[in-house]
Amino acid sequence: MVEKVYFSHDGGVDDLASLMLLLAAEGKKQIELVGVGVVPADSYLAPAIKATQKIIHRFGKHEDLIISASDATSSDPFPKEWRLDAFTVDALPILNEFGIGTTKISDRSAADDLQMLLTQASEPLTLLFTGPVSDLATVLTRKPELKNKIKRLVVMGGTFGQGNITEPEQDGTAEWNAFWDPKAFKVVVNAGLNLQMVGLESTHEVPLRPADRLRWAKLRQNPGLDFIGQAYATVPTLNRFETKSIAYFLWDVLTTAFMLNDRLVQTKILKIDVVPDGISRGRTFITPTGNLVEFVYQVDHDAFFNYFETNILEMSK
Ligand code: AGV
Ligand code: CA
Repeated sequence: MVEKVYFSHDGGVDDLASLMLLLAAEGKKQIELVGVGVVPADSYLAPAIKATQKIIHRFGKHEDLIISASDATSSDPFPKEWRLDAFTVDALPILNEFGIGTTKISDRSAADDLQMLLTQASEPLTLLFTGPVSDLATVLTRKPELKNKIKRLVVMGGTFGQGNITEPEQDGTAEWNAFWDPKAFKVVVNAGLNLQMVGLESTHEVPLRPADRLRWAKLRQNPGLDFIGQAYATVPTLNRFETKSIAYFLWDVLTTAFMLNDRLVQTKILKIDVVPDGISRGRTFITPTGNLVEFVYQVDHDAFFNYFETNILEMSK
């Protein structure tokens, strides 16, 4: 059966690359996208929305998809340099060649639309979140019973090792998506969902490397991979693991690929909780009193890149 998927992203380069992979899966009739929410976290809102519309128009099939803007906010914004990337991606010629298309932007908030989609769903939906989970926390706080309409939540967020925050008022133990709205992350983890989590651990195995760019460059005759190569040209590669806090990993693409094909990774069951406030806010930790989660701890690097590239190549042959 075709899995119905709601996708919430926050406009980063790998969030938009994840959208490409989802559209490829939709083209193969593996999934059906039922809605896309855009959170102004790791990007400014307007370019993230416009890039989403253009990608759907250029590479997708159905333009009747609902796209909604999130009204979530944080007192811990992402660094401005990262948030600016969406402007560059939105301006790429390959996304503008055919215009913006006819996809509508909802006049309701992403949380309101997610609530509506869950309420109206005749079968439980799969949720994929590659940015902060604020909107899902809002829905579950308003209507806890809607958890029964969620088949599974696949989320990029958290870590049990070293975090990726280098801000003066956090101790460095958190991952950014969890840190941006730690209370929301806790609500979602505590909700008792069928939760599948990609933390930083496995994403460390899939950094963006110069060799990846070179491979994509050689495949640029294909429009999908040309777009991927152009988009990832705007962010830094990993050159030394010591400076990994500024480097780009394929965090969200890995999460999306795992949702579509769990044979690419190794998982284990953990019991976890989240620190909601204070200096360690956003930190995820293992505790016997925690909530069950299927945690991705390892990925087959070559199989992952091959899966990603093959699917993109096939969608726009
Ligand atoms: O913490 C990982 C999350 C992912 O959802 N994002 C990037 C991915 O979209 C935040 C982030 C961490 N380090 C970054 C990030 C960096 N160096 N540049 C941009 N975003
Ligand atoms: Ca993201």
